[in-house]
Amino acid sequence: MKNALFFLLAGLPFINAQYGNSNDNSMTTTVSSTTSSTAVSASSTVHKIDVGEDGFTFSPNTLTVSPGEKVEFHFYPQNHSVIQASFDNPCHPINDSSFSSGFVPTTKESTSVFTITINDTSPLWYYCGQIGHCQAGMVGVINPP
Ligand SMILES: [Cu+2]
Repeated sequence: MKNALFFLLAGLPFINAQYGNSNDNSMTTTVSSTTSSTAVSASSTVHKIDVGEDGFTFSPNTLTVSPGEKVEFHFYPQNHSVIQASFDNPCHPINDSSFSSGFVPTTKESTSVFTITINDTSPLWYYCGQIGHCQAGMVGVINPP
């Protein structure tokens, strides 16, 4: 009986060591997946465009953005919008699927932020839909040709 107990106790550290090794392996897996998710967030850079902060302007009004990255439009007084256009017809929606923020009336920098994700490197032209603003030059482009 004594011998059997000794055998049992002597075996326990070995069992623990086995579990310890198995934990080490899962730690390694966790570390490598953390590394790859860091790589993903590095490629999801966020660009910021100020809308109407300095008059009838998008700032910056030209931006080069890689596929997968995001662009945030931040709105300033008084009432602007962002709508996708075409180069040939810069003050009109390009089609029914144009992105559009809608009007964002505000008396200070708005908490409403319009975010788009860029899928490719083709040029995206956009303008402000407020009456007269596009005609006053309130236009911009992402990934100019
Ligand atoms: Cu405007």
